[in-house]
Amino acid sequence: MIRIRLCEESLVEPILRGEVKCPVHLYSGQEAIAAGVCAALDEKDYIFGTHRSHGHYLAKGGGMRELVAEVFCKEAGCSKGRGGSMHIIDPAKGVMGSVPIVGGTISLALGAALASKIRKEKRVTVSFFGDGATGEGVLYESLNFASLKRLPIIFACENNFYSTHLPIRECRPENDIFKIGKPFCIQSYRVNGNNVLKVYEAASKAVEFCRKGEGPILIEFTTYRLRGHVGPDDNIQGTHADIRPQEEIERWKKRDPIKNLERVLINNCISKKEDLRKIKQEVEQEVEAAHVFARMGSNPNPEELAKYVFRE
Ligand SMILES: Cc1ncc(C[n+]2csc(CCOP(=O)(O)OP(=O)(O)O)c2C)c(N)n1
Ligand SMILES: [Mg+2]
Repeated sequence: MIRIRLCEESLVEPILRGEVKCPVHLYSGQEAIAAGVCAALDEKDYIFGTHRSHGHYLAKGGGMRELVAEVFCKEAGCSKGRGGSMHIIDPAKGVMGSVPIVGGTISLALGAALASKIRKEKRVTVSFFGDGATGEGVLYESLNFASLKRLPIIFACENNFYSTHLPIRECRPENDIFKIGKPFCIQSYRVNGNNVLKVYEAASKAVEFCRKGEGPILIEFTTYRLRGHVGPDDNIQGTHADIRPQEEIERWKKRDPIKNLERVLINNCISKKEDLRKIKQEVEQEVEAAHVFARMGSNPNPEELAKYVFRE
């Protein structure tokens, strides 16, 4: 969680200075979901992400240097500088791709889960998506098919209560997202997505269930983003106004998943403050090294921009 948080926050200044040319959707505040779910997975398992997937990529084992280089659109980035923040991938680590089309990877995750089942690979696939994707028809088609074929897939909805600037209560008559699994006979739960221990517990059970061939599962993780929808703060970016009430933002800051876990570790004498400070220092060095790596990298050669585009 600290690797994700510090890496995300290190991008704030470069974004504000105009050095980052692609849109960046920061994950700060939601780290417990990526960290807790991916800790329950093996390397061979697959994940599929969204426009806000730096956290998923890092938690599943993607390299930080390659991530930061990709955000700066450098050839050394994980998508060779052609993708930017919203198209990140590391197939060797099971990070099968992220796409900014809302709901765009749900059917891809479904296909991966179907392939794993046909090949009897015992691989579990996690499809991460936001509450906004519950407005996309493909989600319901995928829930139906996954249930019908008992696919080893976890539908992981990160409900941060907003789709861009639209509060969920203004776009859904039913706000208990986990209930969408019921008509498809899918076991579905709601979990506190800011409590990494609860996330890990729920994800571990879901993974075991899917590995036994009893999937799919749907989990709604409730959470909140601590930054703007795109960029560090939509007001500073000047494109949109962050219409979320200040009081609501302050309330969720008190539920910061990292501070939550720190409290648990210290109160139960599992870690000392000094241990936690050391972890942060080590991660700060990793983040700094990732920025040096990215800065030193070259941009893709303009003549080779279409080099990796699929052509029949
Ligand atoms: C199909 C589609 N419709 C609209 C958009 C514009 N858009 C980009 S992000 C976003 C909000 C997504 O909200 P949510 O799924 O809750 O994810 P969050 O940003 O909250 O993490 C929208 C509507 C898009 N990218 N794709
Ligand atoms: Mg959302």
